[in-house]
Amino acid sequence: MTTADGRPDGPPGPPGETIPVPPDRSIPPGQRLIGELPLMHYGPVPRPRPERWRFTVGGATLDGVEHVFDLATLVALPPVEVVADLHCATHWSVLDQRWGGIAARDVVALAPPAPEVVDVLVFAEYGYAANLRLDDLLSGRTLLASHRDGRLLTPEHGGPLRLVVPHLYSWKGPKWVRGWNYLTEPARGFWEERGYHMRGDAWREERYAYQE
Ligand SMILES: Nc1nc2c(c(=O)[nH]1)N[C@H]1C(S)=C(S)[C@@H](COP(=O)(O)O)O[C@H]1N2
Ligand SMILES: [Mo]
Repeated sequence: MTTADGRPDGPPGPPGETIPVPPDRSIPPGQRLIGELPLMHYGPVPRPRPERWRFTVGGATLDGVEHVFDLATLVALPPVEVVADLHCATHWSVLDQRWGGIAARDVVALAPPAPEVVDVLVFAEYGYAANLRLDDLLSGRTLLASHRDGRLLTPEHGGPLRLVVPHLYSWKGPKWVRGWNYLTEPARGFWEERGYHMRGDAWREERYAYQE
């Protein structure tokens, strides 16, 4: 198999050639600009099985029970569109990705956390997870994306749903997202356990755990 642009399929995608940053734009420190979103993930691309797909919000929920949603329920929430630059912690950025989907905070409203919750562990297929602050999940620009550039998100780029948190490094946005757990104690996700930063704010260059 190959990707749409002819590169061999499979992670991680080789990042493209560096292009100049337009004079009216900026990218975070330590990043270089490339033209197209590559493919970058750990492990295989999960085969879509929409009928069995569920999204689970658990951990310290306000009512103490786990909330399970099917895809139809989530995609019926009010549609949002967010145009955002994407910054990978391996030093490449792409401008102006146009994501469509639903606001993460609308899902939080359907299954709210207990008052003491400050952290969230967002999980995806095959054991991938990323921890975020609840505040970052509640940001007005954080979405669960089902579309990119007006088209359904491809399985390679995280379909049916992918979390996008524009101000954080892109490892904080699990592709093939399947839910989150509200935490009462901080916990580390997949990359955070492997030396990456708890918060991961790209503009503050919070790349590595030793900076915490
Ligand atoms: N499930 C999952 N999501 C993931 C990853 C992953 O390995 N698994 N990698 C992250 C990283 S490091 C990046 S840079 C982006 C890449 O997204 P793309 O393949 O659409 O470019 O996905 C993020 N989401
Ligand atoms: Mo990345």
